[in-house]
Amino acid sequence: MTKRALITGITGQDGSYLAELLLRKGYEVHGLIRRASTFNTSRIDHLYVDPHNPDAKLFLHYGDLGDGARLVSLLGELKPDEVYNLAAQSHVRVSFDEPEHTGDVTGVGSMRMLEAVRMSGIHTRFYQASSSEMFGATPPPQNEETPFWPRSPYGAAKVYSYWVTRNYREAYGMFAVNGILFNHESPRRGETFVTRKITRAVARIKAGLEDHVYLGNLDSVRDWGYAAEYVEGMWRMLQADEPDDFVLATGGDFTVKDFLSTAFSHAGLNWEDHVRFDERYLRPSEVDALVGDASKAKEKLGWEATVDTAELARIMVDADIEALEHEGRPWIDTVRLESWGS
Ligand code: NDP
Ligand code: GDR
Repeated sequence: MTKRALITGITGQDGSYLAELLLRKGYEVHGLIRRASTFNTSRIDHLYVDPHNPDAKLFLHYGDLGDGARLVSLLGELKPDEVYNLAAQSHVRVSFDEPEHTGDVTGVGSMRMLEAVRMSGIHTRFYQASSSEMFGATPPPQNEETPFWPRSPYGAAKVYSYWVTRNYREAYGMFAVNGILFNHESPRRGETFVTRKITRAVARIKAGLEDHVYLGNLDSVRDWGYAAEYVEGMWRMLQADEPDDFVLATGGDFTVKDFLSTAFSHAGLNWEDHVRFDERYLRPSEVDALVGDASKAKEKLGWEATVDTAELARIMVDADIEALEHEGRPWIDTVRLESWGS
């Protein structure tokens, strides 16, 4: 029997890699997309086949995590075997500008999804995209037992989502799990997150199109992994015998400065010549250091990151340079998944 999955956030970085992974595994994949005045499907266009084609395996449906009635009707109609709730207002800095919206989508939106599953009476496995931002000010290393101390409206909204997911597991016996993922990046990363902002700038500076990039705090420590391998971990969580929560991380501890140094030097440039400070990119409260301990995922899921932050930085710089040279998108051909045998 062909398995059917629903992905919210399918147009985002992780959603696009997860859709690829599930299609490769033979799933029928359904994605929730938002109506926009411009096309917002560039990360998944290469996967799309006209639904009139009998070989079509990817189907898109309009909806929004703010619209609970729509979620109930969609879940009831599709009856998916697995639901991956990846949709969110996912930018930490922006969550200080739009705290109420972030709470509504990133927090209450998850509860709307869970409630839609419950109300439609279907048996589905549910993945919640939880975040290392929930640990916030609690010092590293962080694992599944580490207390939460969120430092932003985004982090607080993710804590709410984490707990409602656990509550639906305990209250209704639902197979509902939290993947607590540390930062993961790729050539498909949104251009306003710091890694992609840096690697795009490296490519443009190298090409002589720009001379500098404005950044905020360069001292924060992050555990940056490669998104293409993190989606495999999400899938493994839903294949487990029992529902449980897992950290996915590399265990690395780069500062933003370290990432700058690796990315610029890979292109033969010195970052200190090209980076300027702009206080607009500071956050009212910062998360100083996130470094994950993913030993539980390694032991119980057999999942382990294989791409470290330095290699990731080089992958992203190469992809951005190539994209500029070919005036095309880097989405499709930069994914290296040999390590997962798929
Ligand atoms: P992106 O920002 O790339 O993608 C977010 C997705 O959510 C997009 O498809 C976006 O649609 C969709 N979305 C936003 N608001 C709504 C809404 N109101 N209704 C429906 N869909 C909506 O995020 P990532 O792919 O990087 O992350 C995926 C998930 O994992 C997010 O929940 C994020 O918070 C979480 N996470 C990410 C980590 C990371 O390092 N990447 C680490 C830990 C957790 P559109 O394209 O239309 O904007
Ligand atoms: P983060 O990622 O907040 O960790 O959230 P981001 O790349 O935005 O910031 C990482 C660190 O870099 C510092 N920084 C800057 N950040 C941005 N965006 N722009 C800048 O110009 C800049 N200069 C310095 C930040 O202050 C921060 O310390 C990401 C998101 O994907 C979340 O959805 C996810 O949950 C977490 O990772 C884990």
